[in-house]
Amino acid sequence: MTMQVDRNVQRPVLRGLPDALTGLDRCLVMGVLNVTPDSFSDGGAFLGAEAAVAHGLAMVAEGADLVDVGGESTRPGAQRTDAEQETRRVLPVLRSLTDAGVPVSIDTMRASTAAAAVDAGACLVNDVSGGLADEAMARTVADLGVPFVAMHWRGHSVDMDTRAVYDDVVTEVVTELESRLAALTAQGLDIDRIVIDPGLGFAKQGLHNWSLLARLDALQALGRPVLLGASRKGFLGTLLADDSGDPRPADRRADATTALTAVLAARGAWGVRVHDVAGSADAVRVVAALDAAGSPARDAAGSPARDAAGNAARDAAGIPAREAVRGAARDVGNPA
Ligand code: PMM
Repeated sequence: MTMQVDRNVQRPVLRGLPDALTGLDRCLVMGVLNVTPDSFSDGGAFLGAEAAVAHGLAMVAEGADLVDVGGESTRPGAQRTDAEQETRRVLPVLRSLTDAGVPVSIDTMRASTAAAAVDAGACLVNDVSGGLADEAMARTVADLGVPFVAMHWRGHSVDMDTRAVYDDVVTEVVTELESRLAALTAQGLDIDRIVIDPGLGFAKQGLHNWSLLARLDALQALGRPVLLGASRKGFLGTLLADDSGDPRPADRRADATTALTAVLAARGAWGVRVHDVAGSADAVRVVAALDAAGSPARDAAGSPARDAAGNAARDAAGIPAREAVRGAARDVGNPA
């Protein structure tokens, strides 16, 4: 596979994240932690707080940069979870993870849940409705001062598939996200604290998802960091269907998810939201190392800039200095 790392992509500023995340000059990996009985690919697996916390910590050990905790399923056809049940599911998990030093985001459409989660230590609010489901969300998050993920959304999961109607999905999603950005900032949210997300699978058919993935540049033209949640979603199952046309089951879509992570990271995605962290965590480090090693600074032969670029590649990949030197020496002698 030939991979082009697009070095022209400038990462937009995102304010309000903990320094440990802001300092990572690469695509972030957000591990999915659904504390729900019915999410589409992992529903029920982590409903107990103890199992959920253990899974969150395991994802961090595998290389997740932050853990996205959600207590309400948004699978197609899902009914709403009430606010009390949602907070009862997420808060204990969130507290344990933040106590352990894990950066956590809260996946919620409710302002009250967002506020309680930030109070319990969450550092980002991820709202699949982009602030549309709860009119108090934008002002609440503005007051909380944390970054906000505004996902493209056309309505609740119960009937969202009927809204998957587009003449030109890329133009319409970009235009709808643009109006969202205008509405959110009019309600007091700082533009520099907003991340956008095309909402793969939310009022989107298979081809809509592929079109949006193919045109990440059109989303990036809005000037905000882009998060993508392709992990294990149905369009990957359809792509990888068996000979009789049965979709590949959700728990066997990890490699396809990792492949997408590599491509999206190389194209400058701000982050990927994934269930299977290990592959994506490796992929973003590989892309960062390639990116740093190929940066123009490295071309100045013999100059200190070359060392700086080498260090950047090593740091991005998380490789200690001596190992990097040994690895490079080995690679020179062994082109295989
Ligand atoms: N997808 C799901 C839930 N939350 N958040 C963002 N920002 N983007 C997504 O694509 C997204 C999300 C649904 O997937 P899940 O049931 O596996 O969590």
